Amino acid sequence: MPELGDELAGDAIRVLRANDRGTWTRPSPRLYPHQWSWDAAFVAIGWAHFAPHRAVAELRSLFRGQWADGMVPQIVFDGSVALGAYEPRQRTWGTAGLCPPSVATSGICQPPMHAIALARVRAITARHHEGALAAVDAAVADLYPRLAAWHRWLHTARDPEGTGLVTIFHPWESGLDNSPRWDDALAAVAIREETSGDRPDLVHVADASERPTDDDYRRYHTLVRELVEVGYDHERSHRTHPFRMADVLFTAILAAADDALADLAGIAGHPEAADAHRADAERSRRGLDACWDPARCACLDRDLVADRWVTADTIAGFAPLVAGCDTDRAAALTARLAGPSFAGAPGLRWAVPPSTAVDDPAFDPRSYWRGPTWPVITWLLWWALERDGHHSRADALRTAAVAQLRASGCSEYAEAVTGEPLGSNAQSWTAAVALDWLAHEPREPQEPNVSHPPRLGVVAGWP
Ligand code: 9WN
Repeated sequence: MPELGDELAGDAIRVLRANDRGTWTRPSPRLYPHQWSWDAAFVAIGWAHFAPHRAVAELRSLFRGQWADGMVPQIVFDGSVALGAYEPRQRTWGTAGLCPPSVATSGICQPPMHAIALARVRAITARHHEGALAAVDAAVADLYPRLAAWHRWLHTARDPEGTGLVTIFHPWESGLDNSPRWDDALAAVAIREETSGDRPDLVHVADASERPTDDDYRRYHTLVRELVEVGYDHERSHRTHPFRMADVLFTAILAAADDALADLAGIAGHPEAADAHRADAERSRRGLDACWDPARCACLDRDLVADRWVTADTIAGFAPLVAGCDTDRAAALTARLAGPSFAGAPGLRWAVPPSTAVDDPAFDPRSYWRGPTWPVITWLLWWALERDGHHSRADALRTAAVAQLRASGCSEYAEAVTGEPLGSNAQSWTAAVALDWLAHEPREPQEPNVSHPPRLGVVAGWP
């Protein structure tokens, strides 16, 4: 348990409570008033530290929006929020008839953090709230088939050729919306004239230059329109959609989540399914191997429309660390992560990795996903390093990240160099990872003890 007297823990709990909508949590009070998919996963980890029942409610609530084909949508809308408070609003998505009755959702997805989160919720509960374990295990049994259907959909609908790589159809699906990774592919998308110019997001941020541009937004809306017009027929989209990207970070998260799902299968009473989940994870790792660029020491996305590699140097290049990789690759990547292009860049206020390498031409320390640091991304890398036994690297990241949070609170992201808090100042997923970090007892520094394939230990043990 984090020390409840700790000021940061107190702030983080207040943020989660203030954004709590009963069974789900707004990412932030004004900017993001609905339930978001991968936010819900991180948020569940935060709730687990002081309210395990609430943690599983978060995931159950999200899965109310799961489509019959297995997709878990990026947004489950809150019908009580004023229309126009967030754009694109419900109707724009044209999903009635595809999403479950009486639930409104968007029509795209986000990275599948959910099995990782559920496994961690269970581990936290087993360690700190034994009395709640039976209820959490019941939720695992209930959620497992839904998680399995979600992963199956990703492995088929989004990887029809079995390459091991997930194709995304919209930058929002990556979760790293405005990353320079998408610049060239997005620029090639012809803006449709009829797309809306409404930007309620700009009402809630003081400086518009921190957010995507109007042209970015018009292209985001154009891509939604294209998906609506084909009725979310993914077979057609794989042939004709103007934005098709094999996303390495999404794929890596799926690999790690498949390993977590293998662990959860046993708890859910389906131990026979574990091997298939591990085989899925292995296929994703092989897919990532095919995207490895040794000269850049990075994993590269593949633009499937232009048929070329994406060479922007961003945090996504560390995908193999998240998925689990062999010892040599992990050593090279951990050194690079701590090096002068990322967390070790000279002059950074806190040694946490910027979203884009400081020496990439597109690096911008204030602009959305183009340079600032995101605590949840630091958490993801920290979690993977801990999982694979890179404890001293992991501790260095955690120490720097907690120092940053103590100074700047639970902001959505932070200016890469100065550490100035940016975006929403009460972001739920930042509060969640703050609680998880505070609860973590650092170990004695030791050498990495695990190589490929990684042992997760996410259910019985601890990270
Ligand atoms: C679009 C909610 C979400 C996060 C994303 C982040 C941002 C939405 C937006 O906010 O995206 O999904 O409107 O900018 O990029 O990662 O899930 O916090």
